[in-house]
Amino acid sequence: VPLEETSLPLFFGWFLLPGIQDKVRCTSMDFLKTLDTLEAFKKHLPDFTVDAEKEVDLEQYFQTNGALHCTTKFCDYGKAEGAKEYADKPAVKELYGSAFELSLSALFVTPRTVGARVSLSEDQLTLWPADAEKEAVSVVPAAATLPAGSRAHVTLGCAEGVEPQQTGFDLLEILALQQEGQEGELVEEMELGSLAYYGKGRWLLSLREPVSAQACFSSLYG
Ligand code: ACK
Repeated sequence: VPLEETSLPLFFGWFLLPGIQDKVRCTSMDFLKTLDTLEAFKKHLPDFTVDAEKEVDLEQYFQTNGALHCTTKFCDYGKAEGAKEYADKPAVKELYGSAFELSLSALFVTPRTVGARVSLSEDQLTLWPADAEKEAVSVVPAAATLPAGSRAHVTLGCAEGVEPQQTGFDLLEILALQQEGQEGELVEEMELGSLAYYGKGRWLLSLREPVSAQACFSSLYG
């Protein structure tokens, strides 16, 4: 009996290949190392943490966990709504195990998470669940009006006690502000790109050169 008929995975997604995982982790660490030394970051520290008296070491603040990936569909072993329908999609069956190049176009940091925005191509969007953004509206109301694929991200770290699915919500919040016409306060031109501040401890670094990340479309049973 094929495995897919016995059970569904925890989630489907693109799993970054080992070499590029190291590169992305290093880029993220470099960014965090620089960010917490910036005067602008120190100025907005009260927005970032309640304990604004203390300095924050962002590399310690976020815990990293597991293999870097971009979730397409969280299935929860079949318990999540639409899990079976997603697993049965022709594109999912056809492209399972195939290699892709993901474009990581920005890094973002909030008091809860650090992540990379993934800008999906048309081909990649065929694997994106139609309701991924709508499923986030209870947390980010404006998510319903954002284009498909807006939630696509790689979680790079979470603050203590924060669930990784928060990274997608944090990204959607920033994109919703952009859609409303808020550009963010341009803080600094860094080597990696331009850094903007969106209030409430939310930072976005738009990468000058998007990172092209080789990834395999697959699933995790966990
Ligand atoms: O960082 P992520 O995208 O956020 O990768 C993990 C992965 O599934 C395994 O936990 C994501 N995840 C967890 N719960 C959900 C959910 N309800 N909806 C969407 N993604 C989820 C989590």
